[in-house]
Amino acid sequence: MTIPANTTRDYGFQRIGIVAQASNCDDEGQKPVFKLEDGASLKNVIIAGGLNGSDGVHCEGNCTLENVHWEDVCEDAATMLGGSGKIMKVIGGSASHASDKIFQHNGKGSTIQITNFSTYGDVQRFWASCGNCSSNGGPRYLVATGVTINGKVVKPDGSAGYLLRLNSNYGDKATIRSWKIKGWTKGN
Ligand code: ADA
Ligand code: CA
Ligand code: CA
Repeated sequence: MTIPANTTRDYGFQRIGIVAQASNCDDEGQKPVFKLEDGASLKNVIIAGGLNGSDGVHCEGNCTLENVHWEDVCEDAATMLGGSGKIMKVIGGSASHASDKIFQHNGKGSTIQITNFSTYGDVQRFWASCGNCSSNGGPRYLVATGVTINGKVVKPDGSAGYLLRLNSNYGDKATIRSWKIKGWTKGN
């Protein structure tokens, strides 16, 4: 579903998914459930878990995700594709279980700004800056305030995961404030 530029869609906490795009959530190149054009907002929705959650939400420019909940993250929860100066704002919301990443940052020179977000269940990574995207290089910015990590930070094999992946060689910067990390695993 495409949310056109500069429009807001409020789903009233309905649960939304799409027909499976792959046989395995690890598959790259799956379609998103929601594509947000520049300036679009998505509010009050539950993204279906597993294959019906596919590649979650794609943000093509500025966008706002308010009270978006992922019940079981498939490939990843939300991807920022917007470029220089664009901001993806995430206000409230949660993600449960992410065997790979929650926030995937591909656009270059843009920011993901997160306020009051929670994770539940095992997650491997909270935010990952792309190292091999066609829009290669950076910098990419994360500003995340008020994040609570309730489950373990682990890879699917049970070994330690890691919450933030920055490419310091591209000048990435992550600013985190007021985080509560409850499920720290040895090795993090
Ligand atoms: C992996 C992959 C990237 C990009 C990303 C994504 O990190 O290496 O090229 O596809 O996933 O957007 O899911
Ligand atoms: Ca991926
Ligand atoms: Ca992806």
